[in-house]
Amino acid sequence: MHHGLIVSSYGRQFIVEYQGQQYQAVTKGKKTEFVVGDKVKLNLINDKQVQIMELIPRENLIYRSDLNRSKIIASNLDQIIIVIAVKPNFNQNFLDSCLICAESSQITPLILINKMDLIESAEFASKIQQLYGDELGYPILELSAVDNCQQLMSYLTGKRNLLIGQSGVGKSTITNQIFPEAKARTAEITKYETSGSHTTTSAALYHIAENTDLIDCPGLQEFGLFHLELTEFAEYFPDLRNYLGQCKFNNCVHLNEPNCAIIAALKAGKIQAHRYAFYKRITESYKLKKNY
Ligand SMILES: Nc1nc2c(ncn2[C@@H]2O[C@H](COP(=O)(O)OP(=O)(O)OP(=O)(O)O)[C@@H](O)[C@H]2O)c(=O)[nH]1
Ligand SMILES: [Mg+2]
Ligand SMILES: [Zn+2]
Repeated sequence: MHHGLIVSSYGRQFIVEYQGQQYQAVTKGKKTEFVVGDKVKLNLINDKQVQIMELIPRENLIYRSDLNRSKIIASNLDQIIIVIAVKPNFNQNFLDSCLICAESSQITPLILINKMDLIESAEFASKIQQLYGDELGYPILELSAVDNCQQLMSYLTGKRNLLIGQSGVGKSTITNQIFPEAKARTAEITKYETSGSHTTTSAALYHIAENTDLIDCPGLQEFGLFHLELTEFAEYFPDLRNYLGQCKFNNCVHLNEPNCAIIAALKAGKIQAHRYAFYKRITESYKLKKNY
């Protein structure tokens, strides 16, 4: 059987690449949960269509979830590039959640601060550098996609990269700079402030160089983590996980248990208050919704 790669998905429609050609895919039976990055076994129907017969097991898969449903985003990734910008409406909770997502999937994250040409960006970027670079050790890159993305190229090479971020941060603008043939649709910033809708409506994978792919996907406003286990949350915080195993109770969730090593570290100033606040917020909302 032939092997193909899912390079685009919109709703339940997929485009499969096979031997350098793109085909509309029809799926076999009811199982239509495929995502960009999936490798599949297929049958050729004609020169426009293929039938997907089977999913080849994924090396990794990232998804987000609220309590009731989850949505798969992309698979078989080497790097998640979390694009942030001072405008429109930066949401720190979103950044923290994306980092947890990357950690839980064991995919290296890169924080990309875009729109450095805006005057407000200098102060914003230095704060992000301090909180996430100096304190947590995450790699951070600053650029202005409207000027150029040259610096980014060396981070992409040899990897399958996903651009993820809130709507309007510039993911499609970056994609077009790196790979002009993408011709990804971008929109004026005013649109986000007034309607809050997304410009990019389907995820797409581009081969930007040999063994190097870039995936542009629709913006997200929320990044739910309900698919993770409560007891695992702290493992996905590089700043909390060093203290694991040192609490009095081995099922400690580090909220108000006595002799908690994480709370002790927080009080001693070894854990940043904003990070613990985020930990506490997701843990409490998880407990509430799952009726722990
Ligand atoms: N000033 C400035 N504006 C930028 C920069 N990068 C992108 N923009 C603008 O930001 C707006 C949104 O850019 P898009 O690339 O459409 O954003 P997106 O992240 O793809 O948005 P969604 O597809 O909705 O998720 C556009 O008007 C871009 O021109 C930048 O580096 N500086
Ligand atoms: Mg876009
Ligand atoms: Zn504890």
